[in-house]
Formats: sequence, structure tokens, C-alpha cells
Amino acid sequence: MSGDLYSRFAQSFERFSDSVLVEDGARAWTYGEIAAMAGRLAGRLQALGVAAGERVLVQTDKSVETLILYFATIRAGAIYLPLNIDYTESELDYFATDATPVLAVCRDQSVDLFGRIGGGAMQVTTLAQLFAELPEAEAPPVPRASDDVAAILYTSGTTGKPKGAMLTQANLASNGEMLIDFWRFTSEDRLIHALPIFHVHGLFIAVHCVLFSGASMVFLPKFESGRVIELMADSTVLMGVPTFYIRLLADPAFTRESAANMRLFISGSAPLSADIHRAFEQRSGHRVLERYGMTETGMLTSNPYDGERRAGFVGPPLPGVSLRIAEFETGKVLPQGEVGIVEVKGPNVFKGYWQMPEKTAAEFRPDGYFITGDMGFIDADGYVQLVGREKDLIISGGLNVYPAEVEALLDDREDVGEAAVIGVPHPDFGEAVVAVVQPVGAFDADAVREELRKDLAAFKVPKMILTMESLPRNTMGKIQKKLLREQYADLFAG
Ligand code: MLC
Ligand code: AMP
Repeated sequence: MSGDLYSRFAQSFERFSDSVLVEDGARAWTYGEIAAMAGRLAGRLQALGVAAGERVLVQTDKSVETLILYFATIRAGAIYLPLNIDYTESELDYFATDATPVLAVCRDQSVDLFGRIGGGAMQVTTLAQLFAELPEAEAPPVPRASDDVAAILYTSGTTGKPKGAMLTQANLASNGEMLIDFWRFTSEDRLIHALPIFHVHGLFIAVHCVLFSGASMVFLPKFESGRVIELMADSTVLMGVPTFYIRLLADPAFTRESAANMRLFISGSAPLSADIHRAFEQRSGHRVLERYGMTETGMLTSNPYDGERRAGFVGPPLPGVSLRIAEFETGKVLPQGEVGIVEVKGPNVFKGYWQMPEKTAAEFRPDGYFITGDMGFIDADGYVQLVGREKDLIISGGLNVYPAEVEALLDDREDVGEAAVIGVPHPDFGEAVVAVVQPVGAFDADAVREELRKDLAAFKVPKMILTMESLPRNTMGKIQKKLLREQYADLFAG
């Protein structure tokens, strides 16, 4: 497989030079125009001291300029580090300090904040400033080895601080190349791009499928069902999290007719319930193609394009991916049909966590398999079904929330004795974050939620905080979250 990611980009930039790559509300940009802008911006980044292997931290709104910044960073041989625009100052400070970027590109309103964080060691700029001073000349691409890091994406963990997953040039190039074949992307495709571009799903999976195949995409600032349905008339693919499909079904304008021009609806990042899968088929005549992936690994399994797309299953392993089920504690490989931890190996699997060799080692088996933390089994036809997670993780609307992070903030409060944070079923987000606390003295749940927002991105803030005189515990004194999840399973029902 080709190693250098920018060489793969350049191949498409040349071959499809006059075709449209991306449209936003304002205009359409051709492959050639985007390539030229990326070349000039790479020169601007280099003038600011961005050298090969340096990190460029990016917290900007979704825009074509942000996309060009991604291409330019890769062209300069540097490491792209995108961050959710929802993150608060304390969250951002951790990333900036840990990743030691030479440059941070942020929104106009965050310039002062970025000046305060990360020990003040990085230069801070905005997209407007970068684009206002583009050199005329395009900087030549900086060649990289296939094993060099192209991007770092932070993921949290059950315990401890977020870890920066290092994705190499070859990880990203090989996964994209395989997916365009598997999902049959061609230059005739037009993708409705409604995902954020600071995660693997919207950035690498969506953008690379379009770019590598010569297709085009329409950039929406965010998912909005009415706009997405309108666009279906002259688009062919939608990629999204299950919440997209739930919201489409909730919109009466979504019909067989409105979806008639579409060839493919792909879902991932969180479980798509078999009920939604079936309801979607009934309404639109399309079977959603569900796939499974991770930040650390890109795409791992997918239901087939031509064969049976099975509701409730994530499909067989993708070409090049080795997947097995093992016993979590011992690593013993389990026979087909048994439930265990999903372990994977392949050219898509990341290089390790940024400056955390011990944490990296702990998540790989001695024979090189990465331990995903997801529980599942393989059925007789080779399809994988995920049945839960070994990691204490809540996935809300496709975004990950680790209870430990929210619990730590609650436990630190004087009005909280102890807190348990759980995920409960939610009709829109799949799972919603809920906190159950043992209060000390007067307790105002709304005020506590408001205060949590200062330290936590909005999607991590519990949708509800409930109080209980004492939390249920087992004989070892451990809080029984399973009981709490059962007790509050219907909290958001209806
Ligand atoms: C927004 N909110 C959320 C939320 N998104 N709360 C919980 N979970 C979420 N996912 C908050 C808002 O800040 C707001 O809070 C309130 O909930 C209502 O927001 P909304 O208007 O309903 O949300 P919306 O902006 O429409 O966003 C929902 C969404 C979005 C589902 C469209 O979250 C989204 O695009 N998710 C996709 C995430 C993604 O790309 N995941 C891929 C990760 S990569 P308040 O308090 O301000 O009112 C990966 C690997 C793989 O997982 O396999 O793909
Ligand atoms: P992230 O760390 O954001 O990349 O999230 C990765 C996790 O999302 C995986 O480990 C799974 O738990 C979950 N995930 C991704 N796709 C699916 C899917 N199709 N079904 C169930 N869970 C999924």
C-alpha cells in the first residue's frame, strides 16, 4: 500500500483537477483549487515554523478553510490535531500541554484563551489570519515515510487522562483506499457531509472516501434533517451516526421518494438498533449499511455492499483486517460463537498513544493484536455482533463520554457525597449521560449542571442529575451501576 498520505491526495488533486470536491453554502471548490490553496497554505505554515513532525492543533468551525488546513498540514509533513469545538478551557489546556504543538489555529473568539493555555509555548492564529497572508508560491509537499505520524486524535479512557492516538500516513491511506472499493465510491458520487470534521468519522472516513474516489461532497455546518432531505434529490451517499437516522425517521418529509436518488446510507460510531434499521428500510426502501470502527483503528468491520446487510450486526471484518474474539483477562482466543473482547490487527491499526508507551503496551497483546474494549461474537456466517463494552464508556449521539471524568468533578463538590454516572437509553442520542448522586445538604441539580458546563464540553454534561439517599453497593462496597441503569432505563422513554 502507498505510504505517504499526501501523495495519495496529490494523485486525486491532479486526476480530478476540474471536478468539484466540496461545496458549502456559498460556493463550490474544485480539486485543483483546493490543491493550490493547500500548497500556498503549507508555505504559510512553514513560514510560521511548522516543520515535519510538528503538531498543528486545530479548534475551528467546520468550513472549507478548515479542510484546506488539514490538507496543508499533511502537505507540510506536520501532524494534524483536530479538537471538538465544544471543549472548555481546562480540557483544551490538557491537550495543548500534552501535545506541545508549535501552532494552534482557533476561532476568533478563542485567541485569548489559547494564549493562556499550554504553558504559552505555542503560536496562536486564526483561519482568517492564515488565509489573509497566503504566499503566491505553493510549497512543495514534504515527503514522509509510511510509518510517520499524520494525525493525533485524542480519546479518553476509563481511568486517567485522554490519550493521543497516533495515526500514521499508511494507517489513513490504506483504510481510505480499501473503503472506496468496498463501498463502491466513484467520481459520480455526491456525499452529504453533515458530520463534524474533528473526529475520525467525518474527517478521515468521509473526506478520504470522497477525495480518493474523485467524488464530491456538500459540507453542512451540522446535521439538520430538512436540509439533508432536500440534498438527497441530487446526492448519492449519506454517512452518519445513528442519531442521523433516528432524526430522519422523525421527519415526515423523509420518504421513499425523497430518498430515491440515494444509493447508500452508512451508519457507525454507535450501535444502530435493529428496530431503527427495519423502520428505515420500511420508510425509504434502503437498508442502512452499518459498519464499526474506532479512532485508534479506523474502520474494522462492515456489512457488505451487495450481500445481506444484517440488522443489529456490524458485518464481517473488512479486507486486510484480522479480527478475533478473546477472553478479556487471559487473552485466550475463543471459538466462533462465544462472546469475548474484540481484538484486531491490520495496516489500519494505530502506532500507539502519544508519549505513553506503557498505556500503548497495555492495550496490545504480545502478538500485536489491539484490544478494542468492545465485547462481541462472530456468528456462523462471519458477521460480528457487538453486545456491550468492557470499557466503562457512554456513547451519546456518536460522542464518547467516560463516566470517570464526570464523576471526578461531581465527587470534588461539597454538595455531593458520591456520584455515579451512567448511560441510559435515549430516543435521540441512543444513550444519554445521567448522574445519580448522594447529596450533602442543600442540592440544586440545575445549578450543578450549569457549573459543570464550565469544565465539561456540553455533550458530557449529564442531561439529568438525580439524587438518592444512598447509592446501591455490592458486598465489596462498589457502586452497582448495573442496578442504577436498570432502575432508570425508562427515564427518557416516550
Ligand atoms: C450535542 N449535544 C449533545 C450531543 N451533541 N449531547 C449529547 N450527545 C451528543 N452527541 C448537546 C448540545 O450541546 C446541546 O446542549 C443539546 O445536547 C442539544 O443539542 P442538539 O441541537 O440536539 O444537538 P446537535 O447539535 O443537533 O448535535 C447532535 C448530533 C451531533 C448527534 C447531530 O452530536 C453529532 O453530529 N454527532 C456526531 C459525532 C461524531 O462525529 N462521532 C464520530 C466519532 S468517531 P445544550 O446543553 O447546550 O442545550 C468514532 C469512530 C467511528 O466514533 O467508528 O466512527
Ligand atoms: P471512538 O473512540 O470515538 O472512536 O469510538 C469508538 C467506539 O465506538 C468503538 O470502540 C465502539 O464501542 C463504538 N462503535 C463504533 N461503531 C459502532 C457500531 N457500528 N456499533 C456499536 N458501537 C460502535
